[in-house]
Amino acid sequence: MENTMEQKKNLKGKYHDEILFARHKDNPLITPDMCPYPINTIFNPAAAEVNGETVLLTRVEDKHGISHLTVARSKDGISDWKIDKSPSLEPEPEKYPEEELGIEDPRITWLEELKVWAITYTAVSKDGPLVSLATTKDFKTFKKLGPILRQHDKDAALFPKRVNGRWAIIHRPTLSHLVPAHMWISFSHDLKHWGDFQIIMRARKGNAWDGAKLGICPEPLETPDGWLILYHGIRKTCYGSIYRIGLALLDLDKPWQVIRRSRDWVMTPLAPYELFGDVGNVIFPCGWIHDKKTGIVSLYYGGADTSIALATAPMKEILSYMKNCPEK
Ligand code: BMA
Repeated sequence: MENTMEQKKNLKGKYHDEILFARHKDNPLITPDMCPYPINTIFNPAAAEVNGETVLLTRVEDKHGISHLTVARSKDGISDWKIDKSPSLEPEPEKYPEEELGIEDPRITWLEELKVWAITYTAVSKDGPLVSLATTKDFKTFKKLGPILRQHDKDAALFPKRVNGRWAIIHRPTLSHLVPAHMWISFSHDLKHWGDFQIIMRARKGNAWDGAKLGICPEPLETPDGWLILYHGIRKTCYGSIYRIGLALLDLDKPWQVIRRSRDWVMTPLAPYELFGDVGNVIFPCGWIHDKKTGIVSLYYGGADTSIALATAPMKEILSYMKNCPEK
């Protein structure tokens, strides 16, 4: 970390990948030393705007290696973070055995119909990761609803409203470590029982930046041009995996149909806090906030599985970028 902090001081100017998203000059905004209790790392935050405050639900890894979720709040979404004094949402293996090895990587979706924030997160069971669901109204108390998708599935985000009468979720099952892992969509009447599984976006082949695995980042955002989704793509190299991000637009009424998909990544690990940390070469966003007044999309992401950073882009520019993207 020391090395990273030293390099941060010298960090000026833009990186060559900043065509759409610009990194905040104060990155990383949240580092492990800011947590009021001892931890290893704080990263991969989901985000929500609650009563004018930015709320991040962060993944915190303890010094044993088990993750829980903790809330960080800020008035401007940049500075003066107030981090809960103890874990906000902990694994409870006695009640939820699938949480034995921790809970990770939350995504938050506001469900207007139910007037709750829904949190999909990864529960790490002895038999592999799966997707669990919790709800909250205030990010102070949480109600766990248990597993909704079985083992070897993660990176799940709910749509904010029903599509043709049913709830919809994007998720990423891993069927075998020998084949690429694609993004799927599934549907439910009650948020608990899911079906009609189908692949919506495939990992591209070979050395493509998203050739090995894909996974949705934050929840889909409704725009006039379609559902905007941000996803991470993984390329495997002899030096390890590189986690980059790209964008896609899905049809509003038939979200299993991809209208546009960025051919190239839109952000790649370049800053020291993305390159160095517990797991280097990782940009992993789980939350974004679209400020309808300014039109700015604020993207909160984990850097190198160690700290939390922010990048912003105007929604207008994102949508005009998407217009020039190919259909697949
Ligand atoms: C994924 C998840 C993320 C993590 C990433 C890089 O499988 O575990 O939480 O950021 O790997 O280590």
